[in-house]
Amino acid sequence: MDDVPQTLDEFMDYVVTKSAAQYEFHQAVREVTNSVWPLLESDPIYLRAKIPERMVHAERIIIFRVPWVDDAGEVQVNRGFRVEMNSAIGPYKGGLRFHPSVNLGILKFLAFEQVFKNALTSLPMGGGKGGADFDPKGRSDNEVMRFCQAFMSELFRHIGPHTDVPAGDIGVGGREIGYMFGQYKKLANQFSGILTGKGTTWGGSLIRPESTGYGLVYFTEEMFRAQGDSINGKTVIVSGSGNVAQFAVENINRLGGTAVALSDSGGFIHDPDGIDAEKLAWVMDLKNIRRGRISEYAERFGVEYYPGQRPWGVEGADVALPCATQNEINVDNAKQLVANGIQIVAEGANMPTEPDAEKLLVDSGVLFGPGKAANAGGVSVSGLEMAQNAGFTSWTREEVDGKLLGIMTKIHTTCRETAEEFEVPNNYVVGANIAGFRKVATAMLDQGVV
Ligand code: NDP
Ligand code: 2IT
Repeated sequence: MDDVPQTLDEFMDYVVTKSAAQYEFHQAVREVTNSVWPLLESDPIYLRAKIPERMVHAERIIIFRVPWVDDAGEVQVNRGFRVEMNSAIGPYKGGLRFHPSVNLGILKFLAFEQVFKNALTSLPMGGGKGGADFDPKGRSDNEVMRFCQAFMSELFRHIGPHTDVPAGDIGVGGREIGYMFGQYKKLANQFSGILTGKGTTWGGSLIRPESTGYGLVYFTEEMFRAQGDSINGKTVIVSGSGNVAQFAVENINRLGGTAVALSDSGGFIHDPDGIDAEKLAWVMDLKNIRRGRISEYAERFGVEYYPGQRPWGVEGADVALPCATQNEINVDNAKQLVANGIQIVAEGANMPTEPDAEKLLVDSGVLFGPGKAANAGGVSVSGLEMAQNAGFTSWTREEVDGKLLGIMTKIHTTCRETAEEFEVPNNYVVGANIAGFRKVATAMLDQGVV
């Protein structure tokens, strides 16, 4: 037992030594470990079985070369990855990210988060994540297709409906999933549910595109309801303008709130009158078809655009929903949010809030919905897509939306009850981390040392 870390600091020293320079991974592990340490101290079974050490090492990581030829005839070389983190409760499940910033540390943080998120959904899914340092911006459809085919030419031998089922994330939407599915089918000579987020004419689930944004807003509504309030009539800041942000705005509108900001990596727009259905349809065309910049919204609708800035200083808002990327709310942003009277921050993105910003928000009494709970709607409907594929059936929009609402409500209840059990009421971070950890750890203990 001498080598079992006895303190949180000893454990984090071990993690940092074994994964040097993977800063986002350290950040994600530290957050979970901080929350679960009281559980580990109260029951020695976890440390004795080295569950924390086993959880921070992926079961398998695949890293591969992705060579392809661009429209100019030039050879391009990217790096492809798949982190198969934990399969204790089901096949590896999690998205693929195509973004120039992608590296092993970022994908390990995302895969680690995914393990606990997927456990919270109550569906049988393990955790994984993958992607490439490919930048789709400015690339033609043909270039994206050739890249996706090259990427799948290696990945296809590692995935399968009972092994590992990838989906979308930043830079991977319906177009990319289609090209990758086509290449898988050609190479494997098999039509099966090896990806989720598929088109609805070839095995995709209705509501999967909407599910992360819709689920985030359902979760936010549950947070309000627990306080005897509602999102109806509230003003909401949303960051990002991709898949999650777009359908968050759609659901805010459905539930009677007003979204007043959107952003991309260039800056943010502030529309005090609200991004109504008509303006949102314009944004969807801009981002999903024309692939333009959010600054064009300001020109089109005559509102302010703030280049190079994030939207957290917008005054008069009740809710902030970060839906772009990791570490997009720093401690100064958090101070601004508190000073401006924000009531709820719920994470649509994965780990968008820096640790000291998260602490400041929680300590200031802002209700904080962590990503692994608040954005679990996407992977939940991915799980429902797998269920439909396995049953050779498809459900209606209403059925899937109803199941999504049910899952988000249940995750919310689980977080609150677990937080109360550990005597930190209203602390959704501790609630989500302990509930997710306990489920995965129990499965690992049941299955022995593997
Ligand atoms: P998209 O690619 O559709 O959109 C990403 C958005 O975030 C774009 O507006 C993009 O702006 C912006 N963005 C990306 N990187 C940066 C950056 N480094 N700095 C500033 N802005 C940035 O991705 P999604 O909407 O699918 O994903 C958004 C977040 O939600 C991610 O954290 C993802 O992991 C998380 N998530 C996604 C789920 C899904 O089902 N898709 C499920 C759960 C979580 P630009 O176009 O200028 O790059
Ligand atoms: O971060 C996430 O949960 C996702 N990108 C969705 C994963 C999935 O398998 O649907």
